[in-house]
Amino acid sequence: MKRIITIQDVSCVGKCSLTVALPIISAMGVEAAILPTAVLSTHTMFKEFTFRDLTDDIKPIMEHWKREKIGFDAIYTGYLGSFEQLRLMEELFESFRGEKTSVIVDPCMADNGKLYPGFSEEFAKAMGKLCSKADIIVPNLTEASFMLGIPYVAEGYDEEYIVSVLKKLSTLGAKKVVLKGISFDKDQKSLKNVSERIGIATYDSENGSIIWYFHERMSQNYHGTGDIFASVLVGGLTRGLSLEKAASLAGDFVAESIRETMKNDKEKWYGVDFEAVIPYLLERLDKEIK
Ligand code: PXL
Repeated sequence: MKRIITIQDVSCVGKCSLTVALPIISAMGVEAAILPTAVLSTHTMFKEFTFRDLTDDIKPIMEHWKREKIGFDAIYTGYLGSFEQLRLMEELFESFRGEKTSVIVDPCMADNGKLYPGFSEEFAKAMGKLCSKADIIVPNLTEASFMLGIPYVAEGYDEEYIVSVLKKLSTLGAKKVVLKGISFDKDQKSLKNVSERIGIATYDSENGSIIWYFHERMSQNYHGTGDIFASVLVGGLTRGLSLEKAASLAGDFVAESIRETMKNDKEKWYGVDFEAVIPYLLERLDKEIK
C-alpha cells in the first residue's frame, strides 16, 4: 500500500485540514500518515478559537522517522501557521523526498480575495518560496494573486488572463500547477460551454499543456472544500491517476459534497457533508483506475 504524509493542523470541529484529509485519503486506499502543525478548537473562520502551536514537535518527529528510515510516496502540505513551519517543510522535503516521491503544496492561506486571520502578505511571499520546492501546487485564485503580488480579480477575467496567471505561477518553480476556483462570466465566449460553471486549470510547464475542467457551479459555498479538493487530488495521484483525471475527480467530488450538504440547512463554516458521498468517490476512482 502506498503511504503519504500530510502536514497540516487539527481543527477539532469545522471539517477541514486533517479531519478531511485523513478520512478521504484512507478511503481512497492510501495510508495517510500525519504531522499535525497545531491543534485548534475550530478552524479560524469561527468567531473565536483556541490555538496550540506544535512547531517545536516537528523536528523531533522528523528525526525519529529518519532513524526508522520511514519513506513516503507523496508529501502533501496544507495549512501552515508560521514562517518557521515553512522553513521546516523545506527541511522535511529534503529529508523524505525519494526518487519517486511527489511533493504537493496546497498554499492554504486565503480565499475570496482575503487572507485568513493571522496571515500577512509577507507570509504569502514566503509560501511562494515553499511552492518553488514542490512538484505540484494547488492554489486558488486568491492565493495565487497574493503569492505573485498581483491584484486579486474576482470576476470579468478571460482565458488569456488565467493562462498568464498559470505561467507566472510556474515561474515560482513547481513543474505543475492546478489552479482552483476559476469561473468565467456568462457572456465569456472564449471557452465553450463554461457559462455558470466553475472549474480548474492544470498547467504542465514541462510540455506547456493546459487542461481545463469545468463542473456545475453550486449556489452555496462552504468552508473546507479546498482541503477536500487537495486530498482527493493527492489520493488520486498516489493511486496512479494522471493529474487531469485526479483534478477532475477532485472537482466533481467537491460538487457532489456541496449538493449533498445543500439538502440540509447548514452554516457554511461547518464544512460539507463529504462523508455521505464517499461511495460516489470510490466508484469513480475504481472506474478511472481500470
Ligand atoms: O481550510 C483551510 C483551513 C485550514 N486550517 C485552518 C483554517 C483554515 C481556513 O480558514 O482556519 C486552521
